[in-house]
Amino acid sequence: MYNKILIANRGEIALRVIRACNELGIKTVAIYSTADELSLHVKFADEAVCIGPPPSSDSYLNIPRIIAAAEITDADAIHPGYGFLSESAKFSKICSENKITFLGPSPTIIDSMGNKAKAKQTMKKAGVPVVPGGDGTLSGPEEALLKANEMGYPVMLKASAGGGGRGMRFVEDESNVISAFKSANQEALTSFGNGDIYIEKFIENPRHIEVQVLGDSFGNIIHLGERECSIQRRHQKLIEESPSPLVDSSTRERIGKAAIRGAKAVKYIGVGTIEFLMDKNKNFYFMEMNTRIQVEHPVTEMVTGVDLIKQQILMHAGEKIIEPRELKLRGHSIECRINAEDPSNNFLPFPGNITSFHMPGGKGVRVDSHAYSGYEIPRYYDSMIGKIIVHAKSRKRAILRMQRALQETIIDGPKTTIPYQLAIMKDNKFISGNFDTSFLENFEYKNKINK
Ligand code: MV4
Repeated sequence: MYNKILIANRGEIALRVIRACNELGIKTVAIYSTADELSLHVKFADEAVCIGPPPSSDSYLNIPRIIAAAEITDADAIHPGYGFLSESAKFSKICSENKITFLGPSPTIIDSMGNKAKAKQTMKKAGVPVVPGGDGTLSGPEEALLKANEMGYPVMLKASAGGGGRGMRFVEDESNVISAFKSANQEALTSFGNGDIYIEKFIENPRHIEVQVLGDSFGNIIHLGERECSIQRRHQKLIEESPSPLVDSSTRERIGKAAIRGAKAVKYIGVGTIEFLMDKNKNFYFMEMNTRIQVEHPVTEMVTGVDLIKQQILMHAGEKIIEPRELKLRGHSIECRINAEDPSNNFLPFPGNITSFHMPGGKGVRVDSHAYSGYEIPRYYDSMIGKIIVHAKSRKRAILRMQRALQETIIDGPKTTIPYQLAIMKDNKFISGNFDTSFLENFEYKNKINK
């Protein structure tokens, strides 16, 4: 087992990892930029190393500085959290070259899933349903037109190095293929330094369903059910839940088996997520695999009772996996992301001082946050200041519990997404469970609830 883990991240996820380490009896090292001196992850770690000025490139993304911090504190493993270097094959490689365990997949696995066109081919070969379309990347606009005409419209053009919707184009008909290819290619080049584009059939009004997987170093893979993440705004998730209101037990068994086949195909170790698009008829198609712990992992923890960060650490340390028959999905869990943003002003980020901070509590309520009264939200990083997670017997009860929890929450100083989240929790379409990824496009927010 590891003696000391360095957490190469900040904010709530750094705190989350420290908590898991504390419960495993593993010492912790925080790293921080000068903007985060007063952050809770620095306070709660056994040791803390300032690694540079606020810009991420000089701190949380700076590999030499992070490795140096691990060397001087004698850490034997690094947990990358999410974002930052969590899906950097280069960082994974440099860690192992320095005899430090990277608590994530090998560079090979990260690379094979980072290239989305290649990942799709790998999954298809493993027997995982993928979105119908071309096989591999397109040679140019002419091939895009040829393939699109062959498979019929509408189609999607996607950047192979992409994710988060960048370098992605919806193409309605023949007249737009060439120009869409060129602009997607250009955007992919600028954003990722790689212009590769692949094509697939457009899935109408899909839902975003992802399956949590866990693998040990003996080739065993289990799944821990699905999460529904269809409530997104500009490819940023706002609300996640488990189980999905759409997924029944037979669909869960099918999608779970598909996820396991996919993870087995790459000999996956640790925690991973296989993302699918699901249509109205519960057909599902592999979209991409995330090779890291995700923001929304707590909803899975609430319904399974499994601590995913502890399991991630244990799997990398060579422990054997939980027996699937010991797993039971219990009740329903919902997570609301709390961002310091103004929902009435186009979600404009709202850094600054939190003058008063009161978090909800009581039965079935969990808060993962690094913020506190007097905390200054830095302007350099993303605007998520925490997550409120609830668990209850049923979806209906979980929604009522989330309404209650959001109403108890007080954050003075910055504008936050809390009133917006509360409005969603009271929306009939959301409550019905009958929604898809277009939900927020049609959602009318009137800031009338929060005084
Ligand atoms: C799609 C799609 C429909 N058909 N692919 C958006 C982000 C990227 N990772 C994949 N995305 C989509 N791919 C096909 N073939 C619709 C989306 C999509 C979406 C997916 C998941 C969650 C929210 C979304 C919002 C808009 C579009």
